[in-house]
Amino acid sequence: STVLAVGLVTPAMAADLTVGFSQIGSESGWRAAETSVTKQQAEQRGINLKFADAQQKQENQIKAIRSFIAQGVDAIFLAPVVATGWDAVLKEANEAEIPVILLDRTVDAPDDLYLTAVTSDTVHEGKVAGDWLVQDVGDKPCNIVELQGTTGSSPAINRKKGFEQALAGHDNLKIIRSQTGDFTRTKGKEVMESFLKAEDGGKNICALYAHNDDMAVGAIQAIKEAGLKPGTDILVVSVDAVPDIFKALAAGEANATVELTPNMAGPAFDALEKFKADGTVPPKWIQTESKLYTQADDPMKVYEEKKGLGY
Ligand code: GYE
Repeated sequence: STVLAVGLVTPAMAADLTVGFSQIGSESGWRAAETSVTKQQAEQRGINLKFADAQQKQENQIKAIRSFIAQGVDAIFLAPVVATGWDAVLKEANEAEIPVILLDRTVDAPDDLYLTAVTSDTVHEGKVAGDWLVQDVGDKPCNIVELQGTTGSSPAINRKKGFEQALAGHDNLKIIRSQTGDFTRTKGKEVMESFLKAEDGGKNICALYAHNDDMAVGAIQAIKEAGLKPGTDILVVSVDAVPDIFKALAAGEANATVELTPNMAGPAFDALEKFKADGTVPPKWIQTESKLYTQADDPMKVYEEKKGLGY
């Protein structure tokens, strides 16, 4: 690594690092990949990782962080399930001089309460998805249904915002229904079923925007069961770029996805190792890329490439 190349840390020093990771749960394929990449990264670097799965509950995350503080870990990685309610526990970590690095979601707290955040620009992701749809639909009228992510989570708030920004000024596109599917396949399917029922068996729906691929995959199943063709009768655009959505793109059942890397831990460990070695303070935001994929991007090839990257 570049850190080793400049001789600031030795493997022995890295081995001394213990990091507590408060993970949200395993609601999506992307989340499971992020967990496995984090474990791989820690192992490769000789970092001792303490992993806590919060089963989607903020109270479990707060407990895990308090327990990490009590154990005197060297740093805490936090993927915050919702954006609010973190100030108190982050202050406790701060007072214990344990740096906190946010992974994949942001918090509504003063930014001196954490060292850095490794995330994508989730507003931009929504904008990219919306821009694709606006362009694909052209001048036709288009009723959109939206499956939101976990209520109160930064990606759900921001992906909605960015998508609406893309739609602004294009009055032929309208969001007619919007509800949370909690980032899961099961809820994505359930909520899509209710949208289809409410909208003339789906005949009144032109497109689905899902805040993640897992909900889109569940919804695709619901659309098929309703006797309609996902990708044709109802356009499908979502976020994450998990392997299964590439299968759906290849089959013509999904139309576009915005890629989110599951490797949040790599940049987070890089920043932490530098900080521990010589006090280098990272930027407050380490931004990962957001790339659009459509049916034209050789989806089965990407599917093959994705496997092994934590998936
Ligand atoms: O897109 C979704 C997951 O927090 C950005 O959480 C992340 C999101 C990701 O469950 O699949």
